[in-house]
Amino acid sequence: MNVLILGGDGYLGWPTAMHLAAAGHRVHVVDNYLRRRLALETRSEALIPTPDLNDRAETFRRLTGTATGVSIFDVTDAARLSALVERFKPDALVHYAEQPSAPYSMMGQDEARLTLENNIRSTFNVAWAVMTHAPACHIVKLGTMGEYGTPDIDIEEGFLTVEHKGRSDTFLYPRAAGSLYHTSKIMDTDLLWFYSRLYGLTVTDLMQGPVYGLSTIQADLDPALVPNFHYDDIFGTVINRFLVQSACGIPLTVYGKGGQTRGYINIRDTLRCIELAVTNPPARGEMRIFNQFTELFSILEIADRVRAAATLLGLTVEVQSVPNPRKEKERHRYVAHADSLLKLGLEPHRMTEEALAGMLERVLQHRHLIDTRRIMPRVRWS
Ligand code: USQ
Repeated sequence: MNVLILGGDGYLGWPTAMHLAAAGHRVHVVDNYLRRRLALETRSEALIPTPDLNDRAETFRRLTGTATGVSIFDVTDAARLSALVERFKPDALVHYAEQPSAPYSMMGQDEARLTLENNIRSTFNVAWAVMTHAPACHIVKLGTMGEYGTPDIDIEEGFLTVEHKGRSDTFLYPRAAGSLYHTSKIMDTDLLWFYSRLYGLTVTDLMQGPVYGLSTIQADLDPALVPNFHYDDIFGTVINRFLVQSACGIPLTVYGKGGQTRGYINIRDTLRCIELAVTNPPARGEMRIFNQFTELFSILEIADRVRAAATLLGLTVEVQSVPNPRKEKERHRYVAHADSLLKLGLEPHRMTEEALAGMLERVLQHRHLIDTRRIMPRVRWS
């Protein structure tokens, strides 16, 4: 298949490109290095320096003989995106080209506007480029479990059937985001749902939880192919952060009570999920939503696991509650369903102590690059 990947320089974008190229698809990636620029501006650069996209594609081609097309431009530029879609004729388009950080989106008005404009415009341009130049193309969009918030009823996969005054109908599952970033993802879902209902776009919207991991089959071929690994308070996600904190003897920063529960997924499973979605498209004109995570943990449980992994490597780790910079429930019910991808063949990797210890070993190799000033939260929600 011809697969176009937008946001191909990202934590998931580049590993996805290699994974799909290795599986025999013709892959082209697009990125404008927005995340790299924002990370630089907020002093949040990745722990392990990564070469630019052209260099990564060149290394991958040299090692595997597989070519990956690269274009550097901003997909909020509708004309350029449309021209590429017309030329490349994708069978599937994987859309990761978004500002991905919740804390960044809550820094202030400029950051909030950038997040909204970038995320909504990129999705809008994807819809129009596909409708105009490749109407049979399947859009695979990265959404987030955070779109649902933490409701007191079970979280279903995207839709909910509601009974009301003796009648019933099915709607998008109610959304209640906890950051402007997450709100932009809700708006994306609504946009795609609109264009699917009225113009027959074919869409898979993947509600993914926080991803962890540094190792994929292709990334392990060469240090230059490693995924971006952020550990700061803005672009780093909680597991990466806890591993880095363990490596430099900082007590793990549990925000508030630590009962916040989320659905986590190993990066290898993310790649498999994307492949399963791409190779098993929905019917033409259908929009489906899958929940994409494999295990549920509270923050305190994550801290315990990271501590146990660190102990395997002879490190002593403390856990400390710090005032929560976010507005979120710190103890709540969280029953979320994620059966669709398992039915398509996903075989989950578990968050074992060994898996976390493997990541921690990689972090320890780069301990000299850790900047401890980036650990404590700099962005508050209020
Ligand atoms: N947290 C801590 N301590 C920390 C960092 C985070 O307790 O040092 C807590 C947060 O308060 C939150 C949870 O960990 O309750 C998850 O935070 P996170 O920073 O790991 O993830 P989040 O901001 O939710 O966003 C990340 C990705 C985003 C993706 C999302 C999936 O950055 O792109 O959409 O995970 S989800 O969380 O399911 O919405």
